[in-house]
Parts: sequence; structure tokens; C-alpha cells
Amino acid sequence: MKIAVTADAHLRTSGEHPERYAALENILEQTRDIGIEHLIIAGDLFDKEFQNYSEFETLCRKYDGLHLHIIPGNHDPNINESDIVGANIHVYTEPAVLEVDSTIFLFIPYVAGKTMGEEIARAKDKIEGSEREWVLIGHGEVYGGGGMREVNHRERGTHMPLSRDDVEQFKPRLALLGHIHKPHEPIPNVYFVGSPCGLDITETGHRQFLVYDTDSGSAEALGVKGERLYFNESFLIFPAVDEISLLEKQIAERIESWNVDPSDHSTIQVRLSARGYSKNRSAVKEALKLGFEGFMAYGDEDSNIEELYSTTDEQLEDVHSRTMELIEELDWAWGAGPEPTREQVKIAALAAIYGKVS
Ligand SMILES: [Mn+2]
Repeated sequence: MKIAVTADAHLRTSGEHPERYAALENILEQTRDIGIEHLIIAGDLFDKEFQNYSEFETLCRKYDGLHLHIIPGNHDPNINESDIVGANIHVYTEPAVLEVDSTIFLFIPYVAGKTMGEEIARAKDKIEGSEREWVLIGHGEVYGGGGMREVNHRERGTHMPLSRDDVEQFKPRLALLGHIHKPHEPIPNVYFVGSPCGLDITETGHRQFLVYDTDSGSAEALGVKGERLYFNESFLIFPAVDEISLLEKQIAERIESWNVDPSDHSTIQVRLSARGYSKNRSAVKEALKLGFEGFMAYGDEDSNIEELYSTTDEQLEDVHSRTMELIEELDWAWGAGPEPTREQVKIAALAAIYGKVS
């Protein structure tokens, strides 16, 4: 049997954020149409300090063939079944188990000041003594992934971390977590399921939810078709006679890379910036304006060219084009870790060549 999992809808009123309801409803629709009976919401269904549950209840009544299994997150730690009412709504305020086919789902509700390992230990009798596989549902951070860690910039402090040691000790088949809104797998078999809708321009790109199959024990990502997508695009400019036509080409490629159907372009909001060195800063700004004129600017923001410096020195241009060639020739596949990116190296080289010319 298949079970759908999402998290971090951060619902407020539909007047404030209609796109968050639209994205969640798209998941409900897709889930129903596939014939799935259970949708798990792994924390932060509601935004902080928000207690108006009636719109959510109305939405759930439309999908009465679907059971919604909800745990609290750090933004909605006090939700419970006496406040959120519906025959198909289940809110877990204590560690609890849902058995589907031969699989056990262990719900670990968010508790401030606790680690996920502490709470799993408290519920150990629910998973022990069984040879069956179990899936952890939780809300919090993951420690021990190594390399660059995805962080939720909205969140300060520590939120119910799950450590690599916890995973090795309790051995869930999979952990499916909310809290970090970008879907990824920080350590093997531990997934952040991703949020249905970006909350602002810092949460860019396509959204997804997961479908777990109890037969195969694996999870598959499905795309959310919502009403809002954010993209934050930065362009590196090198001074050259054809810098504007190169930029126009980059813009076209960038829009292509979003892979959004033109009929959905109206859902997109963009933030734009250009940096580097230019022979014509105003032409760069104009090219950005024209290149993205089919899209809404996030918060009516203008494109940012604060870190784009002007230059007209032709000898320096020869030095710079040879330097860029040499940087391109380097082997850039040196793995993860805090190494500079190719773009960072190019910017540093340009700064050395041109200085900050204004
Ligand atoms: Mn959270």
C-alpha cells in the first residue's frame, strides 16, 4: 500500500496565503486520485501563533476518504485533536504507531528541548521485539551528515535533532522528516520530505511530496502543482563587446532550466541580480528587465546590480579572458566540502584583475 508524506505547509488564513492552501490541496487531490488512503503531515502544518483551524477542517471534509495523520512541529507545538476537529483528522501528541500492511510508522511529535533519539527511546517498546520494518516520522534537524548542511534560515537554536547515532541505534527502514523545507537526504535513508509551497524568495524551485510504498520499502517524489514558485537568479558578467548578447543567452538558458510549462509562468516570482564587471551597467539592467519581463518581480523588487562594477580597460580584458580560460581548465570535480565554487574563484580573479572600479 502507498502512503503520502508532506510537511511544513505553514498555513495561515487563505486570505493571507492562498498559495499555501492551493499547494496542500494539490497534494490531497493527487493523493486521492492515486487511491492513497493515508497522508502524513510531519509537523508545521500551521504557521507559528496561528490557531484558526476552520479552513483546514473544511479542506479535510472535501477529502473524506483520506486519513490525515498529523504531528506537531516547532511552529505548531500545541495542536491537538480537541482543537482540530474532523472524522479523518488524527493528531499525535504522544509517540504513537500506525500499522499499514506489515509496516510500522512511528510518529514522534515535536517536543522543544528534546532530541529525537530521546523520544524514540521512550517509545522503544512500540518498535522492539518485532522483526518488521519501521518508518520514523519526525520533525527536526539532522546531525552527522557531514559536508554542507542545509539550514532553515528562519529557525534559530536547536530543534529536536536526529543524529547519525540515533539512526544506527534504532535502525528505522527510513526516516521521513519535516522542518527543513528543501527536500534532500542528509544521511542515507533519512529524508526531508520537502514543503508543498515556498514561503518566500529564499525557498526556490519546484516543490514535491513523497509517496512511500510498503511493498518495496522505498519512497518516490511527486511534484506539487501549485500557484506560486520562486526563483532567485544571479548572473556573473564579464566585460566584453558581446557581454549583453552573452547575458541574453544565459537568461534564456536559465528560464529553460526552470522547466516550467509556459502556461504556469504566471505562478513565478523572481529576484534578479548581476555581479562582476561590465562595459555597460545600464544595458545589463535593461537586458535583465527585458529577459524576465514575462515574470513577476518578487515584492516588486528591482534587479540588484550593486556588485556589478564598470570598466573600459581593454588590456585588462585580455588578461581577464585568458584567466577565465585557465579557471575553466581546472578540474572542478573535487567533491563536497567547504571548497570555493568556480563562480567564487572567477569573482575573486576578476576582483584581482580589475580592482573595484566604479
Ligand atoms: Mn519546523
